[in-house]
Amino acid sequence: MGFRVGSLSATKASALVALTATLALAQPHAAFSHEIDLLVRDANGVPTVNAVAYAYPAAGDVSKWEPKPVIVDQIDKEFTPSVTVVPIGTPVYFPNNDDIRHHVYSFSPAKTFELPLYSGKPSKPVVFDKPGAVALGCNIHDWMVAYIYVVDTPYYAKTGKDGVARLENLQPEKYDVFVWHPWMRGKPEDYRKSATADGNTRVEFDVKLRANLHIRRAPALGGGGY
Ligand SMILES: [Cu+2]
Repeated sequence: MGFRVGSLSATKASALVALTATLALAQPHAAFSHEIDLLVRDANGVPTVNAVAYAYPAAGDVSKWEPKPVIVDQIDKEFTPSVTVVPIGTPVYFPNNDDIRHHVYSFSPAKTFELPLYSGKPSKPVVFDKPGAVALGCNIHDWMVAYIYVVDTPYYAKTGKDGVARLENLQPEKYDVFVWHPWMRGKPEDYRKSATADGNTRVEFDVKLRANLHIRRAPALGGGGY
């Protein structure tokens, strides 16, 4: 979201600012927000989509956050989105939008859970209460894989197709920035960088990725294209 707003043209952005001011809906933090922009690339220099970036103030504690519910959909037998980053305490709903049932599970230490065969929207969300990577699967459809990366900071973002992400609502101070990706070699600590959110900060990360061992979808009945 933040990245999208940041990539608006100047004209659109100023129109948006005018509109926001007119409606007196200005967000209290917006005027004081500082950012760190990131570019994440792989060893071949290709922009890396779905990389998670997160930051901690180099001096002092992170500020508190209010976890907001998040949705990881199941549409056409795929998880959407395939990578989600949330702060600790976030409730995540796993609605099933297909007309068949799914069975969502995780064996990851950061959150082990199971939503046995179901359709529709489960009434209760799963609350992610420990930091770390959580790999999601479906018992029925082996190719269904997604990740939730849980962070203990309110400063996080995810790269788009251009490999760009923006950490927002920062103070004008120094941060330690980390990145994570499902296929990344090594730990986020291996890719740590320092950056000061002074208004024009851009940090570049070159990450080493493993080959993606993607499980092929089962052939669709009735001669579908998969
Ligand atoms: Cu499934």
